[in-house]
Order: sequence, then C-alpha cells, then structure tokens
Amino acid sequence: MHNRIDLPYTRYLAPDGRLTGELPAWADDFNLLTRLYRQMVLTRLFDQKAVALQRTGRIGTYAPTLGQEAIGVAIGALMRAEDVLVPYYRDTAVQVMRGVKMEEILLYWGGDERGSAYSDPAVAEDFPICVPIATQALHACGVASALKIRGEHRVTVTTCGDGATSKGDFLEALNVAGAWQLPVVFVVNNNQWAISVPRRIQCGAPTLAQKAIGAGFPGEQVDGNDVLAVYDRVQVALERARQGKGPALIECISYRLGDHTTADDATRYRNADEVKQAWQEEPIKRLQGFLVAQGVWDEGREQKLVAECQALVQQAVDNFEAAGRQPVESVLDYVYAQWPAALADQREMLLERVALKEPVPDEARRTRPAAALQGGPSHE
Ligand SMILES: Cc1ncc(C[n+]2csc(CCOP(=O)(O)OP(=O)(O)O)c2C)c(N)n1
Ligand SMILES: [Mg+2]
Repeated sequence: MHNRIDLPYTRYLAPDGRLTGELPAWADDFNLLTRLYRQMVLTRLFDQKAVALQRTGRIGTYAPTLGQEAIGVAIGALMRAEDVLVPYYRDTAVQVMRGVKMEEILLYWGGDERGSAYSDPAVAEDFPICVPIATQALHACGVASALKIRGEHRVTVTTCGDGATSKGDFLEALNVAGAWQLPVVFVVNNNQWAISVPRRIQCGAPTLAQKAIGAGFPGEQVDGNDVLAVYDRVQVALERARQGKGPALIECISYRLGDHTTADDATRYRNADEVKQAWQEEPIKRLQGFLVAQGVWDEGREQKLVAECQALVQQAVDNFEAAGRQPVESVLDYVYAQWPAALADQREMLLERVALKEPVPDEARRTRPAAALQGGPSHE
C-alpha cells in the first residue's frame, strides 16, 4: 500500500487504568499526576455548568470538551508562561491552566468581547479562541517565525480538530513550519467527528499525523484519552522545538462524547452504541483507576476535590454575571482599529435601532448596506 507509513503510537494506561508498559521516570511524581487529574475534573465540571448556562439562555453557544480533557490538560501543564498558545474553540482546559479566567471563557461564549481581553498578564500574548477552522495554524506559524527571528527560546502551540486537518490553511501551515523549521507544535484533537462528518470519510490517509511527514518533520499518534501518553509526547515535542530542532505534530486519538456544540444534536447522526463504547475509554476514569491502584486516591479525596472545583466554577459564574452587559455596538468596536467609512451607515443603523428598541427588520438588512458593501458612498 502506498499510504501506509508506520508512525509511533503511545499509550501507558489501558481504559481501566492499568499500565500497559513501563512508565517514564517523570510519572513517579504523584503531585503532578494528581494535578493533572484535578484539572481534568475541573474542566468537566466547568463544561457541565457552561452547557447549563446555555440551556437557560445566559450564554450563546458553547463547545464542550467532554471526553477530551486529557489533551488540553497535558498541554497546559507543560507549556511555560512565556510560550504562546494559539487555540481553537475546544480548548477550555489548556486556556484555564495558562491563566485565562473561567469567567472570561463564559464572557467569550456570551458574545462579550471582554472575554478575549485576558486579565492575567501571563497570557497577554496568547491568542483568542479561533472559530474559523484551521486559520489559527497559520497564525501560529507567524508567531513562531517571530520567535525564531528574535532568537527567543519560546514555543508556539496550536491546536485543532481532525476536520481542520483537511483545510488548506492547515496544510500550508505544516508546509511553512517544515520549510522554515519553526518552533511550533501542532496538537490535533482527533475526536473522530467534525460536526456530523466522521473521521473515516474525512481523509484517505490512515493517520492524520502522517501529514507532518510530507512537510518534513515528525508526526506521531498518542492515545488522547491517556493523559500520561499525551503529556509524555507533547513534552518531547516542546523540548525539541525549544532547542531549535523544529516543529512536530501530535495526533491525539480521542472521542467527542458530547454534542459538537450546544447548537448541535449528535443523536441525529451518531449511533448510541458507538458513544456508549467510547465512554468506556474516557480519560478521567482512566487516570482515577490508576491513582486509586497506586493508593494515592480514594473516595474522600474525590469528594473534596469535586466540592472545591464546584466552588471555583460557581465563583466564575458569579463573576461572569456581575460583569454586566456591554453596549450592543461593542460587537463592532474590536473588528477594526478604525471603523471603515464604507460601513459607517451599518453602525449608525444599529445604534438607531437600539435607541428605538426596535428589531432590525430583514428588509432594512437587505437594502441599506448594499451601497456600503460595494464601496459606494455611505451617507446619502
Ligand atoms: C472556515 C470554516 N468553515 C466551516 C466552519 C463550520 N464548522 C465549525 S466546527 C466545524 C467542524 C470542525 O471539526 P473538527 O476540526 O474535527 O473539530 P472539532 O469541532 O471536532 O473539535 C465546522 C465545519 C467554520 N467554523 N469555519
Ligand atoms: Mg473533530
């Protein structure tokens, strides 16, 4: 076969938490392992709350991380403050570990621009959540080029889904990363679905990781539900990039246990048995099984942890709700440094309607902006 490239696949923990082989030395640190566990639990509880807030109309849309917590948590534990994260929309776990506040994540999904103006200076250079598929991969290469030109030993990490790897942007990013040997690590969250498109019809190659080989740098697969496997391989990739040895791609094989977003209903296109089976593999129970077998985790610690995480999540919700609403025109304020004259009447129309508390009628939407969009005079 022409498409078979043998790539490494790493897994340390079986779905029941038993070891599949010898652990690397770093995994002797139980403080680290319980921290990874804690962050996965926090992410899951935050997700549940975010979905509940959407269901009660308090935020717009949310993309749950359910089942994929290990990927972001491993990345978040490994990146240094000075590194740069260029995330996509399913990165709550890593963003929170970097220093983005949970209330900022809620503000973002509530349509409030303040959610992308991170208050912690440690994340001032991280990028905001990227919703357009795969465009962030190129932004990450731009950042990595700057780091390389300046001779800084910092690394850019960018994430995306399995579907995103089909986009030209992603493939162009891999190409430039390989050609210029950029300090960038691509982490693919292969959760098996791109909304309703399954992985098996997404791409003709047996792995997504092998796309890196075509671009001239290492690509490999890990069990994305095994936080130890993700941590181990992302650590190596970050170290290589930091030493100027170029990019790497890690494909994390996981499963999207929830809907694509709160705007989706996955029961319309997914088989219940498949989802039931995938629950057997999920990352939190897996690490919990391991920690319990090692004698460093038990029911009492679990209950205490859940209570602590719930309190943190509730505090974030309270802060989010206390932030108040932004004026309607704020949706436009951060699009351009200077608002273009050709779009001025659209902004004005919005302000007029808000002042009159009138809905913007479809008719006005169709007729008034046309001249402006064609670059014509906007005040006639
Ligand atoms: C350029 C662009 N095209 C289409 C969409 C609509 N869209 C949103 S998410 C998505 C699927 C992405 O799937 P994947 O890359 O596997 O990431 P996942 O959501 O599964 O984590 C699509 C097509 C978009 N956001 N941007
Ligand atoms: Mg996907």
